[in-house]
Amino acid sequence: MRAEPFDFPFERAETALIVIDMQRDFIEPGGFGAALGNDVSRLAAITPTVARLIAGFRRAGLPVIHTRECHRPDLSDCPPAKRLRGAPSLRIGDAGPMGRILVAGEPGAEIVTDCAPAPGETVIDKPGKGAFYATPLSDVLAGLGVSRLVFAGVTTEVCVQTTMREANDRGFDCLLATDATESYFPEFKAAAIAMITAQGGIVGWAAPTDAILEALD
Ligand code: C5J
Repeated sequence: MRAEPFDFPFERAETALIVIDMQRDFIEPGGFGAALGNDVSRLAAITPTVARLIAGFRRAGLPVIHTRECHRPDLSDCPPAKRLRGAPSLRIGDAGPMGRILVAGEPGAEIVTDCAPAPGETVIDKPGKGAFYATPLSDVLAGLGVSRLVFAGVTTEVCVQTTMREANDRGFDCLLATDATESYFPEFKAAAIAMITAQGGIVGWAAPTDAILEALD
């Protein structure tokens, strides 16, 4: 299929979708993203596009994997360096309007309704920015027998790009859905896409959702 920087070697039977961190804590007011001083409305705007991409994978009968950045309630998997950095209005573990910030089981850690996992879909809770670190994702993908990963979700230059880099190092061909990912900073999103596709696709490929859905049909 057509992609940047050149055609992506799409193989239906070998492909899974990974949807990164479409959680209320990043996308809705009162969560972690907002506590860091960000305008979360940019992220909310991609929700219908991510939902469309998820629906396309479901229609094609291909695996959809969701991730959530969140920590155990006792924060034993949250390094103090992560919790104490900067001066957010609410830190990880603090009580906010959607429950404790970035804590598993709290309303803010849940995936937004429009992108909610369907029964049977894998949900990976991850303590880091990359979805391979301290999670069973490698084993899940090995079990599925896939070699190509399509990526969507938030934020482009943090958890999405980190996970794409981890996947690339593990031998996966990675394709980013450019309109199904977003950053609080438009210039960071553009830079992340450029970094991924530069140098002959040094991290992977990029294409809009419509092109990916067309390849699935
Ligand atoms: C951030 C993420 N931005 N899901 N997390 O802290 O990208």
